Amino acid sequence: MSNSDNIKEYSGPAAGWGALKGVTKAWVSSKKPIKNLRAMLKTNQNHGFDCPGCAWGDVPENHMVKFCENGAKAVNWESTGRLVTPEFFAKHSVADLLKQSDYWLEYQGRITHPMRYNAQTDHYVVVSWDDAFELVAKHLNDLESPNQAEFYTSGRASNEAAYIYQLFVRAFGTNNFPDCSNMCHEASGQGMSSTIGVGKGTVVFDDFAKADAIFVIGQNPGTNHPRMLEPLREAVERGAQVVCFNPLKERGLERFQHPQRPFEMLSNGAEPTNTAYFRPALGGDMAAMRGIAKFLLQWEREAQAAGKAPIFDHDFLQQHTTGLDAYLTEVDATSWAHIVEQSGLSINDIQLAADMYVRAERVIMCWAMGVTQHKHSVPTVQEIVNLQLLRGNVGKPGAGLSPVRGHSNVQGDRTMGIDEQPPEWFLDAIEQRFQFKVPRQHGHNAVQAIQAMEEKRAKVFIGLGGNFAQATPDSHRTHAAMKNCDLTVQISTKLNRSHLITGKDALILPCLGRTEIDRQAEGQQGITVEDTFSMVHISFGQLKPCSKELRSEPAILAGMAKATLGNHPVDWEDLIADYSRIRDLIADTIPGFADFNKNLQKPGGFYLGNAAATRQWRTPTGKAQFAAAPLPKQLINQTVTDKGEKPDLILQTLRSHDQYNTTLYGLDDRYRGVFGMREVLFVNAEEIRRLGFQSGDKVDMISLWEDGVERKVKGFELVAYDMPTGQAAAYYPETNPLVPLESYGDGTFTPTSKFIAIKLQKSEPDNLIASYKSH
Ligand SMILES: Nc1nc2c(c(=O)[nH]1)N[C@H]1C(S)=C(S)[C@@H](COP(=O)(O)OP(=O)(O)OC[C@H]3O[C@@H](n4cnc5c(=O)[nH]c(N)nc54)[C@H](O)[C@@H]3O)O[C@H]1N2
Ligand SMILES: Nc1nc2c(c(=O)[nH]1)N[C@H]1C(S)=C(S)[C@@H](COP(=O)(O)OP(=O)(O)OC[C@H]3O[C@@H](n4cnc5c(=O)[nH]c(N)nc54)[C@H](O)[C@@H]3O)O[C@H]1N2
Ligand SMILES: [Mo]
Repeated sequence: MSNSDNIKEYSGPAAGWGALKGVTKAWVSSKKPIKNLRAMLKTNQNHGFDCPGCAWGDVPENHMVKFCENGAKAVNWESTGRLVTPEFFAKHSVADLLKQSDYWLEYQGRITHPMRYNAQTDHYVVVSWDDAFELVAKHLNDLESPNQAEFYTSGRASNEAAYIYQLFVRAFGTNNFPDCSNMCHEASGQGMSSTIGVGKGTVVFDDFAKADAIFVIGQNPGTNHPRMLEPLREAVERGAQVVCFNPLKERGLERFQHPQRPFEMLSNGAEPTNTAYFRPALGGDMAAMRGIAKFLLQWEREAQAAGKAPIFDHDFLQQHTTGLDAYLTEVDATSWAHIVEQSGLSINDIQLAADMYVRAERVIMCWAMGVTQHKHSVPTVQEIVNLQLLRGNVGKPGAGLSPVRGHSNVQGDRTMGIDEQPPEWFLDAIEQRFQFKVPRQHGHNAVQAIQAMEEKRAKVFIGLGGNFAQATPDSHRTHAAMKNCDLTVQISTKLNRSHLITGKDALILPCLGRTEIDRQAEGQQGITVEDTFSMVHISFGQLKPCSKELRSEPAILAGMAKATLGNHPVDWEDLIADYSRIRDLIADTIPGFADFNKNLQKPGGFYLGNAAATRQWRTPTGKAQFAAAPLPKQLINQTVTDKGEKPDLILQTLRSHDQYNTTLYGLDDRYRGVFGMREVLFVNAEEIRRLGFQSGDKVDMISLWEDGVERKVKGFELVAYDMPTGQAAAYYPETNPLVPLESYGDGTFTPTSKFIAIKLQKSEPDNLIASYKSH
């Protein structure tokens, strides 16, 4: 490791004392420790509020206080005492604010008033809610076509907000619904719908207690889904196998500890023995899974020849699947050389993983962004499915597929119809229920929305939460595209860069956070969310709103809808008076939600069900379908420019421990031993030498792409890190300027944030300013 003071090896266990210390630090600096504690204690409890941290689910009957460092930080961050008031905006021009870092911007606190941008003075000034809605309505109604507006959603929005939003936007006339899911688990949805007929995970929380093996592929739960560590560790304790595929040795996956077991924390945890950690090449998981399948096929043939018990689940294959022969032909046709080269794993490693897989009767496969943010992510997800089908590991207790979602309601937002490619049955149901025509033409995803704004085909951008300017790729281009708009609107809790990348007109519409009490005409309201296991539950805010001016997300959307659509069959105000009316509409139009309001009374909420989990396959053939895709020919085919340049390294962009997506809680990444800075580039020590650098050197990164545009970020410190050669890792969003807009997953349009070909240059001294501060 580098000798810099900012880089220290982390010696504690993941999610142990270090985690509690992290929470305490954030707590004390929040200004409102007691108030926050009250909110914390109710997190994820019945009649409490749903943790805005991540989409991981909980056991419904469990009355234990459930929290983790992630949740504590999210709650604390939202219920800060710091406020961004009209005076703040009077003091700072937009140009001034643009010079500040992302960290500084969000740290300023909660936005208190609706604000409108004044281009003459370059300041935001207070606007009334009515005037704001009128402005939105005017811009929308002035468009030549509804398809000239983009309606973004970030996955923290509740079901009620999402439903109202899609209803308004479809009544207005477009399916332009770019959403954070486009940059996230899009490939999981597509890979699973095309094979098992359902785009959601097939397991529920209880399955983890029954699994004999749990594979964790391209996911870093210690930081991003800390509550998942508990079932993983329980699995290890009862002798189940946890198998990790991750090029980085992630602390939280190496040792399993949990803050609610203080005695074990004191002893610092024994290294579990029954875990296995495989470190593939970036994008190498499809090859790794194919290798496991190849061993299974070999052993199946040997078993048949020797008259031994079969490896495949023949009853399941016979009764429930199609396409097996074509798939096995493809497995045979895939050479070991190709598998080894692309997976970055030895045949021995793959055999070991295959052996662990076969010895387990019930296997759960979990994955996240390490799988979904590649060019070939759909076939990679399909290969995970193929493998599970071979052994009948879908639709039985303790086994299944678990794409672990990110944002706390990203899955629910899709269920509610935030979908640029809505299924026909959904549109039919909306038309039938509301008696107005809805657009049938598919709309824009996130990449297409940026392209449309860039080419001035889109003129209005509305963001329901999130930070579109920073979460998306090719930052400089994306920012320029957003600036082309006539109007940009951000419905937000906290200040971020998206508020500063304005159209000619711009609005910031401040909303209640999930922690806050939401009172409407007919009383206090709860909102609902769906977790990664398809459990739907209700959440009530606990704290007094930070400003009297705030409105709820559903109320803001209803205000826009009413102003824009005028006299309309939907009575928007009536829906907002009592959200159970919105839920009645959801019940009328979306399968699984019959008796929605009644079902919410059940402790912990209710399960939406999953056809594939009961072995009903909603595919054209009525069976689970093997997908017989060849491995990509060459993983780095897109990495050689037209000038014939070869990359120095392939870069993945990931999350530090102190961030929630573009929200930076702090500048540390404790488990990876980085403190007080974010402009670091992790590379294998040998590789640093090979490239002619030393750890601690500052470098600029340039990405290689076929369009010849220079994409560069400057002044990153090289940190020697235990990882395979040929790779590099750095944090997002600072590195987003490197991701070319056109570099996205086949079929998914998900930016290839885990696979960017880069070259390194020694930084010139004047380049040492962090790039994200300067744009
Ligand atoms: N604290 C915190 N919690 C969060 C978030 C957050 O930012 N902060 N974000 C939320 C959201 S929206 C999401 S989507 C999830 C994200 O959760 P993760 O997917 O865990 O997030 P990343 O940091 O992107 O981590 C990806 C992991 O995949 C590994 N990886 C990268 N490329 C490859 C590859 O090609 N193959 C394999 N096998 N591994 C690879 C990386 O080394 C890293 O450990 O977390 C959610 N929860
Ligand atoms: N290079 C690279 N890029 C990535 C990724 C990556 O791994 N690498 N990951 C991608 C992924 S997985 C995702 S999900 C996206 C995330 O993209 P987004 O969801 O757009 O981004 P966030 O950073 O989660 O949004 C943070 C902002 O949300 C607002 N906010 C917070 N809470 C609320 C609320 O309750 N209501 C409202 N209305 N606003 C709220 C605050 O103003 C805050 O500034 O980024 C993607 N971009
Ligand atoms: Mo995500």
